[in-house]
Amino acid sequence: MSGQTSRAQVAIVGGGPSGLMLAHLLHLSGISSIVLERGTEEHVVARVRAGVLEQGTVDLMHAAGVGDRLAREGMRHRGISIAFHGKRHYIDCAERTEGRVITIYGQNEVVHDLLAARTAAGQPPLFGVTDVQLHDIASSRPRVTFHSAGGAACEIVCDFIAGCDGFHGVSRPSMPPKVSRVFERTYPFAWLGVLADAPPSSSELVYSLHDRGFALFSMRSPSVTRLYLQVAPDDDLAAWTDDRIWSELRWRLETEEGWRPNEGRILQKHISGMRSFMCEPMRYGRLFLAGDAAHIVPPTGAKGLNLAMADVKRLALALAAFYARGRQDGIDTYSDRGLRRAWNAQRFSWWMTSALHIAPDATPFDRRRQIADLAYLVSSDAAMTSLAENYVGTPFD
Ligand code: FAS
Ligand code: PHB
Repeated sequence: MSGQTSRAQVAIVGGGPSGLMLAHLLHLSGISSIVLERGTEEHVVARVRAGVLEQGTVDLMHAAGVGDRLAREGMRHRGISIAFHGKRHYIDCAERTEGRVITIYGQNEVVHDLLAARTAAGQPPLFGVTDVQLHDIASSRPRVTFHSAGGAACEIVCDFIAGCDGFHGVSRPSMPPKVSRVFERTYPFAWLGVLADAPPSSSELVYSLHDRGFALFSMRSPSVTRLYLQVAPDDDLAAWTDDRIWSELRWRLETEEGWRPNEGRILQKHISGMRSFMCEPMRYGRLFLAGDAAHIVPPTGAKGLNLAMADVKRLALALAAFYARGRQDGIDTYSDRGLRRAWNAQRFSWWMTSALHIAPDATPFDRRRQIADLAYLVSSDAAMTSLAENYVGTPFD
């Protein structure tokens, strides 16, 4: 695209999971869109993030016709284990939620499958764009200007703009400050995440609270284990040698029965901060925010990607009803329904994070209360059912 104006019904800023899924859902409803992505295709596909898909996300992938590889390679899990004091306690989520399960399938795989579908439809994102700016978002003819990867100044004239550009994008800041309000909390710890060339030694996830901090045992395939350690927000990744990582994981995950993660070559390691963030409203005029552009949850509840998918399903249905039948109600209720789901995910993610991490200023009273919290959880059907329904996720509206 060189120095021209193009027309699309929807301009989508951001080619991550939410932008790609939205473009595909709109395509299936015969609605045209253009996806603008500042990164390269390799960058977007290679990014290792989410790994837990709720039933609603899996159902959406299948409904969108991009679920074949997920069905073949996704790992269905009935439940999770919560570990403390050297013991693992299993919570069967499927048993407590009429059979709803989670599926382990990397976010990069979801992005790969969606990108393949967009390319097959002849509408891949425009990668490597710069200077994306939103204009006239309160009018009936909003515009997006940007420079193409080749440097040409371009413009998209559209009916609607979807801000799927994550926390650091340009869409949310395009809302007039007097309109939007943000709610935020940053946590006094971070996650060191590693991918290891080691067959997972447990068939399902283990969330562990240990005196030395939180640890999470997860996986990506029958040969790749995914693990996380609670570290200080300003910890230096270089100080975390592979040997130190494995010894810390043994400390925090090994159980009295002798279970511990299989070890192997560390393929990738990364430290990511933890925050809770909400922007209200999620819509202003013809601009809709979806996914991390509107809300960030700490990954302890495994909700980020799944919230993004719920947003774009709701938005695609609203726009399809608008174009097909002139219906305005889906558009008008998009933000309130999105905020209701996101605040519940915030509540659950905050609770999982607070229950399973050691705060630097935790008092002996806090530590005892934390243990009492988990001891109550694993001994109460009501508490385990509450966790189960939140963890597998409620059906997308
Ligand atoms: P993304 O941030 O994924 O995508 C936004 C895209 O917009 C990016 O490709 C970016 O390059 C592009 N962009 C930004 N600014 C732009 C601009 N100005 N112009 C053009 N393009 C622009 N979630 C879960 O559900 N389960 C988990 O297990 C889980 N684990 C996680 C682990 C980690 C370590 C992290 C960091 C996150 C995790 N998450 C998890 C949350 C994560 O998956 C996000 O919720 C998810 O990536 C959100 O997707 P998007 O909203 O598409 O935003
Ligand atoms: C992951 O597998 O990457 C993962 C699993 C559970 C979480 C967060 C991340 O809560």
